[in-house]
Amino acid sequence: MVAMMAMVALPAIALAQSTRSPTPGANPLFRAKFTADPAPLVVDDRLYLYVGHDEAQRDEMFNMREWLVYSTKDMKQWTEHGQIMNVADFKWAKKDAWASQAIRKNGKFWFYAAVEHDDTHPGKAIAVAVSDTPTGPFVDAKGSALITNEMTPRGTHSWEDIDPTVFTDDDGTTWIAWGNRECYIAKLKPNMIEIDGPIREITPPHFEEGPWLHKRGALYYLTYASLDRARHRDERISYATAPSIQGPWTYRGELTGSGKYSFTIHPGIVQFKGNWYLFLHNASLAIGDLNGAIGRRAVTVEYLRYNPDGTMKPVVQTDAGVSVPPSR
Ligand code: FUB
Repeated sequence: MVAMMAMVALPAIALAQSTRSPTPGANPLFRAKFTADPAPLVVDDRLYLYVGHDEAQRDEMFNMREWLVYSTKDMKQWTEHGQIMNVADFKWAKKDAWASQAIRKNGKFWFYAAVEHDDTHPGKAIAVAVSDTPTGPFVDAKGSALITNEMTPRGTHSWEDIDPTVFTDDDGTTWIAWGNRECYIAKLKPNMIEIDGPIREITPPHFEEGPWLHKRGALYYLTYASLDRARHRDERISYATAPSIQGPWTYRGELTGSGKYSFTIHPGIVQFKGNWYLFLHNASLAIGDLNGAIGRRAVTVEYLRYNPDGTMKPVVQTDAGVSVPPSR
């Protein structure tokens, strides 16, 4: 994400969208609150979706203080479970409930999130929290940051250590990847609250932020918000694949265009009840007199399909979302 972005005024079409009666499964998914950075997690027969709550007023860029979780059994009807944590629950953090991901391991739910560290470790940092249930309450699992800005000295900016994605490989090892402009990966110790061994840089082409790790068959995927500054003004989604979590990663190009009216975009990928889904966000929602902006985004979802060689088919972002059956 760039440091400062001009607020974008939206055309009347965006205002009209918020007054439409919602069709279950249509985009944006949640219309009572601005939500961003969707991170899905399947637990038994339910899909949980962790999001940041965008509360920017007027021309504020971001105002994100809490993370929320929603869940569904059918991708159409969603239950709002409310706040799972406030950034103030991390005593060492001072603001910014930015992108997150939750994962289940050893009977517990582990929640990794980007926050702004206090002045003892200036810059963005990655926090880890734990809960017995996917809906919380989550508590700080470590009492300090898992990753601080000093741990990745190559980076030149203070918001380099954001947007954690966590993935458990077939051998039981859990990996964490994260970053802004540079993308890093490291192993987590079995206790889930410490890095195990070196941090490696794996920055793929045009990497901006928001990495998401997943595996399908024998192939590993690193999907991310990309920005080819020479060609585009807003982020898109691109991805790379590898035969192992340790690489080598092969760039596969763009998966989506930009989110409607949005500078940022953020992938979250999951398989649920036979279909694959790509969660995203755009800035097409208006609530009252507040319309979408860089800090007032809205979560969306699309079907994700693969080619026989394992590459992902380009995803077109729609208003219909998953209110309609997937095309085969
Ligand atoms: O939502 C705050 C930040 O904007 C996230 O951490 C980035 O991925 C971008 O979406």
